[in-house]
Amino acid sequence: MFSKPTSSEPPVLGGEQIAQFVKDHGYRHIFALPGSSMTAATFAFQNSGAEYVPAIHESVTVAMADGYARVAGSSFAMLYMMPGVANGLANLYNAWKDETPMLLLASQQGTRLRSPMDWTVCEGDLVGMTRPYTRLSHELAPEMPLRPWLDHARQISMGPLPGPAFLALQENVIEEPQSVESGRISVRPALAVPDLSAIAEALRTAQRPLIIVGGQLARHGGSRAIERLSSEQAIPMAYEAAFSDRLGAAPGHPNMLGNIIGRAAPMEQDADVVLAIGCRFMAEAHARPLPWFPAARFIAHINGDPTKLEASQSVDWAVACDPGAAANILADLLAAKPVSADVKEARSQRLAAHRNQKGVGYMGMIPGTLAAVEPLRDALDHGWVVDESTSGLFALQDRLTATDGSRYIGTTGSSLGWGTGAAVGVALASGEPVTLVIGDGSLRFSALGLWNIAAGKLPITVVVLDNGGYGSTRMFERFHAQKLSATGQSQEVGYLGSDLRNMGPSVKSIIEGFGIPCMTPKSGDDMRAAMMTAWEKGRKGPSAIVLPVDFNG
Ligand SMILES: Cc1ncc(C[n+]2csc(CCOP(=O)(O)OP(=O)(O)O)c2C)c(N)n1
Ligand SMILES: [Mg+2]
Repeated sequence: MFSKPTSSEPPVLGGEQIAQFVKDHGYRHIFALPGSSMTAATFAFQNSGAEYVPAIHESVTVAMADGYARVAGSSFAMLYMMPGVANGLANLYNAWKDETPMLLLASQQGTRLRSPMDWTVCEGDLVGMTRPYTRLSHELAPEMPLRPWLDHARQISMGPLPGPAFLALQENVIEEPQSVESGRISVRPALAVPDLSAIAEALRTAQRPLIIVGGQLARHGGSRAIERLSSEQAIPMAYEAAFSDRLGAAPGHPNMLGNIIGRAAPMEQDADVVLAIGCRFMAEAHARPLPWFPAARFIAHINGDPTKLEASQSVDWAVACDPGAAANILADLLAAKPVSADVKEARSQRLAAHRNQKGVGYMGMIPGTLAAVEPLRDALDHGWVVDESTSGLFALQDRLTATDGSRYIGTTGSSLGWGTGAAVGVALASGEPVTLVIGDGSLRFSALGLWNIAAGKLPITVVVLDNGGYGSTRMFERFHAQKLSATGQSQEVGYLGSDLRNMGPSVKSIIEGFGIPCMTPKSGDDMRAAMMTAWEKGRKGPSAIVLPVDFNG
């Protein structure tokens, strides 16, 4: 690709070329945690025109760059060698799962000391470590064209199949002069949409259709079209199983049933036609007793990434194309030839009967959590919502009232320790207030990101759902105990490591330790009034509130 140096300009320090790259692409922020082997870059970043955002742990650096890119469309981050990359890896996984267009650099041992088995200090197989979680991962030595590789990695990260791109730069690439080169930067249009009339026809003639939406649909601008299609054809919608990175359709849309393993579960079991668009198919974390869609005569899956089609199950139609464009085409096809009046009426009645059901599917297991998130129902009207609330997210998806879901951000990777950093990135990229809804366990995982919330004086309201530790983990232990008792072996649950009540510092003291004021209303207090006060403070700077949640969900 890069056969010969193309420039007669005098060589320039690699670090300065990286800073120039940042400047040329107009990155407004650099997320980094420095170290010796990247000094020439850190030094040159002073002249990059971008604000340097430090962190006290690389997991936060990566989460910040991730949250930022999800809003701004790209981000730039730099880490120190093997330890920095290892510390950031779980959050790189989150960014990978959600196809975040971020560019991550790391320093690497210099060429002369690069060894086969990482003999020298902080040297490591950075490409091997990051390759599974990146669209591109490559190591650069001197003589390799630095600037063309930076531009190439950035382009790859941005699509048409977006996702993190990674470059490991040997120390002397950064610290010594490199030839100044340039390459072509390609235009990369979205993947074209094939004929979808078979899917439209199946949806038109279905008695009990169901549309499952994922975050990719929202990221590709298809939410409004699917909401319109749903209204016009009286088709229920559900969010993909468990975590969503974005809300594929608005939570307050009258036909939105919430999570497919929650209130939408009965619709899933008897749907005759299913469209899964911009989501995974399926990606549940655990094998489940019931088959998916047992009554379906037709299932279609549309995803922007061909490798994600039929990842764990087969469907009747699997289409790799831009899900946003596909949603618009499907809505138009059906508007031109809509469902018949009598079938639409039957669908509407079915939806109405279903809408008010309570305690269905997973929702029946978290009544205390549902009650606890009630004061948060209009959270999306107060700015962005970053969600790392684990069991809370099912409740939030159910209770949020917004008819525009576009400011919700979560992660389907579910590597905990992401939320605080992601909230910082979203606040910096959007310039708007952020509500971070986070479990007390996740808050502990990502406590080091509180440092950035405080240091940046950011308008972030941290809402901790405190159920005394890892509520979802305890639920799995209860299931396990039940399974054993059915076989005659029974033992009380121990909740080893998942009951954090009366252990270590409280959530409030952790938060206040970072200098963030924290409210702790008690059961019986007016939680809605407390929440409004927290938001009021949070518009001006860091604010936190701990909402008590029943220990049993
Ligand atoms: C990095 C990481 N370690 C462990 C887990 C396993 N895990 C899944 S949920 C959970 C508990 C999370 O606690 P909290 O945020 O308080 O949410 P809750 O389960 O109480 O709703 C854990 C430890 C994980 N997802 N990620
Ligand atoms: Mg918890």
